Formats: sequence, C-alpha cells, structure tokens
Amino acid sequence: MIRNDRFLRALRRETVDRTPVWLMRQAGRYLPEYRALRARAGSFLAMVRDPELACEITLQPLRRFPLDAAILFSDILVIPEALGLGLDFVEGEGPRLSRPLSSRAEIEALPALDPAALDYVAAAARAVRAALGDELPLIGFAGSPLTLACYMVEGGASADFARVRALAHADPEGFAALLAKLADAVAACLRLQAEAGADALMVFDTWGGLFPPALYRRHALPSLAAVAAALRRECPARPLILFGRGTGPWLEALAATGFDALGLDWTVELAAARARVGERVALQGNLDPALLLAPPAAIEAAVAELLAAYGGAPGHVFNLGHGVMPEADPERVSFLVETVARLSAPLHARAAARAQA
Ligand code: 1CP
Repeated sequence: MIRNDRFLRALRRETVDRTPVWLMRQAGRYLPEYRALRARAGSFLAMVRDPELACEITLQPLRRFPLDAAILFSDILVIPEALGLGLDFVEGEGPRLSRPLSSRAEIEALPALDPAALDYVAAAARAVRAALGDELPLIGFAGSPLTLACYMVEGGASADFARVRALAHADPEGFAALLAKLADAVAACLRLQAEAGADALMVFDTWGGLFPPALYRRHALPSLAAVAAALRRECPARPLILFGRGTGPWLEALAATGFDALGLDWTVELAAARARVGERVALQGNLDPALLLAPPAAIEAAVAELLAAYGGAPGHVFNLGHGVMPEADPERVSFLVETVARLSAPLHARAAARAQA
C-alpha cells in the first residue's frame, strides 16, 4: 500500500482530499541541481544508464516540491537503443540514432526486445522504489509505438517527421508490422518497470498529432490497444496513462483503447474533454507550460480555471499540458504545486459534503 495514494485514487476515479499533482519533466534542466549533476556525469545518457544517478535525479524535484508522484528519470529512446539502432545525444541538437530504419527488410530484421538490454532501467526503478519506501507512487513510462517509430525512421528529432509519414503512406503493411513489433517492445519495457516497483505506467504519444486521420486510425489506435491489452494481462493492478500531443480529436477513440487515464496537451479544453470521455477515463493535465514563465497571479488564475472545470469531481490528475520548460523558474513551480493544493482542497471538501447530503 502506498501512503500518499491520491494520484492512484484519482486514476481509479475515486474521491480524494485534494487534486493530485505531478509535472511532466519534473526532473530536468530547469533545476540547478540537475544541471550540476549533468555537468559531473558528462552527458544525459551517462545519467540515464547509471541507476544511482537516475535514482538521484528522480528524487531531486521531490525534495523541493510536495508532488504526489515520482516519475522514473529515463527516456523513451532507450527502446530504439535496446533494439540496436544506436543512440547518442548531440549537444544543442537532440537525440540521434545512428542506424535508422529505411526499408521493409530492415523492419523485418528488427529483433524482439531483450529485457536484459534494459536491466539498467529496472535497476533505476528498484533504487527509486527503495528510496521512496511506501511513501509515494512511482510512474514508469515508455514512448508509444508510433512516436518511437517516428524517431526510428527519421533518425532523430524533426519538426514534421515527414519521412516516417511518407513510409507509412508508401508501405502500410510494413509500417503496421513495425508498430506491432514496437507494441510488444513497449509492453515489455513497461512490464519490467512494473516488476521493479512502478505503480502506474504511462505511454507518451508525443507525435501522434502529426499524422493524418487515416494513418492514425490504422496504425496508432490498434498499436495503443495492443499495449494496453498486454499490460492488463501481465500487470493488472497498474493504472495505465496515455499522453497524446495534438491528439484531442481522438479522445473518444483513445478512451476506448483500454487505458485508464488520458493525458491532455494544453490545446484541449478540459471541461469539454471531461464531457466527452470523463465517465470512461480519468484525465491528466493540462496547464500551458508557458504559464511557468508568467507571474504568480496568472498561474493562480489558470489553476483556478482548470480546477473549476472538474469542480472537485473524481478523476482529475493535475499536470502541465507538456513538459516543464528548461527556462522555468523553480520558484514558480513551487508556487504552482502549492496553489493546486490550496485551491483544490475546498472543492473536494464541498463535493464530499454534497455527496453526504
Ligand atoms: O539534460 C538534457 O539536456 C536532457 C533533456 C532530457 C530530459 C530531462 C531528455 C532528452 N530526456 C529527458 C528525460 C525524460 N524524457 C523524461 C524524464 C522524466 C520526467 O518527466 O521528469 C521523460 C518522461 C522523457 C520522455 C521523452 N523523451 C519524450 C516524451 C515526452 C515529451 O517530452 O514529449 C520524448 C519525445 C523524448 C525524446 C527526447 N529526449 C530528450 C529530448 C530533448 C527529447 C526530444 C527530442 C525532440 O525534440 O524530438
């Protein structure tokens, strides 16, 4: 049993005393202690691959802010690397895979994920679990099959991922085969984190919104459903969260993929999302991350508005609509977390009183 179980209760759409809050990229460059460790470790990947450092970085934001969940410090690109594509991070440029996929033959030759290749991820999760004890829940995560395919075909970051879209149009069967393989790899990666102590599992579909409806329907939805089905079988007690960027038009379809909660980006209106799917899934989000660059009064007004969209009803996990930006001031992050607690507690108290009456 986890002592602070607000986050897990909200994912199950149970009542809570206040709205749980955690932040995507709550560890990272906006924290001076992260930058100091990164300078000493030499590189981002060195930190990801060292379970002790990954554990330490996971804990850094928790020492500063009363967050309701920890998220393992790692990256979605550990899967392409484990599949043999070769990963590096180029300073000022982002991730680069040295052996991207460019043909059906290369897709067919892709091996199944060997969980042993991700031993360091499991070791990091075990270290965090041991450090947290039963105090706080830990989130394990992976990229969605589609978002991983984006990097694996493109070979790195891109504004539009045109190459992977072209491949999906040109060779739908080959692309479907790739996503089926990736769905197995994603499920295996999440399962090993659950076995190492993760209490909830999250899938990041960061680039799904770039795909035209026909491709999203044919490729993204079935591969997400496959991941959810595998995890329901293999780790039934772990709530599943799906974050999508630009996937607001797909909320109803995403709510039917088998995930327990949908993470929303900041372009989605929370009240409207709740009306569309709030009876079927919990919702996580979705403050504009740019508000952390705005004055406290603007943050407070936006938090009040988001909380009011739920009105103390069960099923909301407060978060940003995407990750904390490197330019964010930790003081503002602290103000945000404190404001969510201060403004949400009376809403939940009133909802409880209404339920009693
Ligand atoms: O020090 C640095 O410069 C590294 C910056 C950094 C960090 C802190 C990267 C490189 N990854 C991470 C950690 C990370 N990545 C976490 C940690 C846990 C937390 O949230 O605190 C998580 C969940 C991710 C997931 C991730 N990596 C996503 C999906 C979520 C999202 O942000 O949309 C994606 C797309 C990546 C790829 C990636 N890794 C790093 C960068 C800069 C990128 C994006 C590359 C691009 O622009 O395409």
